[in-house]
Amino acid sequence: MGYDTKNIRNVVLLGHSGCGKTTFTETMLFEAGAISRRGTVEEGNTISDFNALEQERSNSIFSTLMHVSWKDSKINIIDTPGLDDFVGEVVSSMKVSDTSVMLLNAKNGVEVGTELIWDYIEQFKTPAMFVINQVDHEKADFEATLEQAINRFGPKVLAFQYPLNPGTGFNSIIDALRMVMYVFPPDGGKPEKKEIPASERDRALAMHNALVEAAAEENEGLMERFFEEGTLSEEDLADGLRIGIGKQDIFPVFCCSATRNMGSGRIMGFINDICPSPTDRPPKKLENGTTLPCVTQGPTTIFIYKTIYTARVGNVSYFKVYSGVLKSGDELVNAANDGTERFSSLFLANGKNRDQVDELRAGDLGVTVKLKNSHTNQTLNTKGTDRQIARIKFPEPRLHVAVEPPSKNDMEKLMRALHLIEEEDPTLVVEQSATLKQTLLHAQGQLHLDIIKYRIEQVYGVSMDFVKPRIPYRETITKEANEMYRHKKQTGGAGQFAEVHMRIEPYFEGMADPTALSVKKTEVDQLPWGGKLVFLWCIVGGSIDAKFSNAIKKGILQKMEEGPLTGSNCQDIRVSIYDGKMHPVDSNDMAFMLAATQAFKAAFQKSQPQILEPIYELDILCSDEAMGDIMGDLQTRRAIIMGMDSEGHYQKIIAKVPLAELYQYSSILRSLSQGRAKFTQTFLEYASVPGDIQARLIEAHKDEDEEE
Ligand SMILES: Nc1nc2c(ncn2[C@@H]2O[C@H](COP(=O)(O)OP(=O)(O)O)[C@@H](O)[C@H]2O)c(=O)[nH]1
Ligand SMILES: [Mg+2]
Repeated sequence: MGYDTKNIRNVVLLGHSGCGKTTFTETMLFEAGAISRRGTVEEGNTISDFNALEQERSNSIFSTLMHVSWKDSKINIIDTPGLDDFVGEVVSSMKVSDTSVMLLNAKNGVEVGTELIWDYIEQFKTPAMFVINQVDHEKADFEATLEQAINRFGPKVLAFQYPLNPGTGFNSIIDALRMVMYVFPPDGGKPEKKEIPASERDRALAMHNALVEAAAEENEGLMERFFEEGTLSEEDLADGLRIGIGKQDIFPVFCCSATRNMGSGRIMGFINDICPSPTDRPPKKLENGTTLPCVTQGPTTIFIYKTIYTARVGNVSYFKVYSGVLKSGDELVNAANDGTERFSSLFLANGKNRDQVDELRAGDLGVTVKLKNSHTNQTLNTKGTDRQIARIKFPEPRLHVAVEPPSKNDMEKLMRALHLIEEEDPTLVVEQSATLKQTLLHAQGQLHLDIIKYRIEQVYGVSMDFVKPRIPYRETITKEANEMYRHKKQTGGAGQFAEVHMRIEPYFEGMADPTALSVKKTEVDQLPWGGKLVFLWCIVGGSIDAKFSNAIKKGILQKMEEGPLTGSNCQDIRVSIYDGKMHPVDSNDMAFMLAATQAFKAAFQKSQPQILEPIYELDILCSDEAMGDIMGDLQTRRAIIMGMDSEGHYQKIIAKVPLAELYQYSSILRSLSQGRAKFTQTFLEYASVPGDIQARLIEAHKDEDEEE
């Protein structure tokens, strides 16, 4: 029998890297009896950081699913990485959790990672609580950390506990909810319950009253009873807190020492007593706008929130049962591709350890292996049901690089590996750019790229080098020019002859017909890379047969694809063919194509050609302190500042910046702001490059041509 929905608690551990999430998880597993010995991140033997790379780095990279039994509940715990590069793991874990547990480091207070993740808590509207960890540290400052949290996240942040003696001598917690003091034995574990000492009674009582008031405010009935009796019964208090937490009206604060195993049991108790079960949460949104309540009756719906490929077992899929009951052997249909998948075995996970189970009920998290064609962000249903759980919106990539295999022969293998990684990691986008003739990776940051490289080396046995992506420059012209070209070849047998006269002009919408030419035919080509070629056939008196017009246009288009200045795409040009010559025997399509290409190239050079570059809008959110450095740096990037504003706790800068100046900007911004900044970039327009840069680009292209 699976666990009942109302007894399931799905919690995700969040927080800045190093605050102690993985250690805290290990402690919970130990306290709940799931493991008999506690590992440490330093020794690389925790249940959560089981991946070799995590052990090597002593830091989490992937989200890890674990579970414990505590009192009536099965608590599913997802430990997440704290580094911003792996925010995809955080977002997907938050999607399937019902309570977010944000850890704060008592020696550092609110950190950058805390702030970035808080934005997601607000966005997802998940009930949340704080745990101030490391109160045993000699530099721990519980009060300052609490104050920062209240300042930053608002008065809904409410202390439920405080450490009596923070620092190296830490062993007691005052609990204002239960109005009791927990005193821990030297090596932690189960505390002794004691009366709150007289010196702490006033503070504890004031905190307790604040909790009672906050709970009473959640509901009219509670409020009435509170006014009548001046307090709330234990049951009423619990009800009020439950409602308040569920509605994001109350964010409780607890404290603990994960390394000394002091405080985790009480936190699990609170999760069991007060935190929402999946049934307490609002019905889940479906893609079609309707909602799905979490109930065991009716058809089964599951959602895959994470997939990872391992050499040993192939695809390992992590999922949440959103409705119904999933039994081993069940067949479900993938709503994205209509494929049927058989769930031959179901598991509960504790890191890499998996325990087989017969069924999983609505609300539970589980694992299966060997699904054939199902990936992250897909929903599977009992046959005949067509539900699609609202997909996870992963953050947009922020770092863009091109990749090459060390040897050209490995290209195919590399592409296959990248596509497999892309399937399991939706925060990576792989793009084959025809214009740039490069394979681009759009990722979250340098560390993200390094991990991808490591994984494709380990798992797929192929490597890659990162190179700078080319900039998709464009070429155009700024004034009219006329040119002719005669192509003539006499080699032995059949000769080749064609002569083409053309006028080229910068094209703009609504321009008048060319002066002194009579237009017989107009063709407008929308170029695949944007912009237009307008082709006018103005031949009078049959100097060139109209049957050659296609070949002539083709010759021009060929040169427009690889422009005369830098080999970039050309755009927005009008070409009028107004004269020429042909030969009754030697003229053919090929000859006219070649003549047109050459005439176009020569005319282009005479018409004050201009290189255009892509300009992006950069929206930066940063802390006050980082503002000056970021603005100073933007000035070195040919940026035009469009606006500045404050947005919540951030400063907002909007700027127009050439793409060529944005290489690795995410890493640069991170170091300029110590991580207290984020940005998005969106394509805005093409604009002329300055003269000196144009000269440099043309020169560089010449060198490249000579090398080839
Ligand atoms: N003193 C002290 N150190 C801790 C505590 N919890 C974690 N640490 C240490 O903090 C470091 C980071 O811990 P880890 O669990 O990897 O943090 P995570 O990045 O949030 O998962 C490790 O060196 C831990 O030993 C604690 O409660 N007290
Ligand atoms: Mg960790």
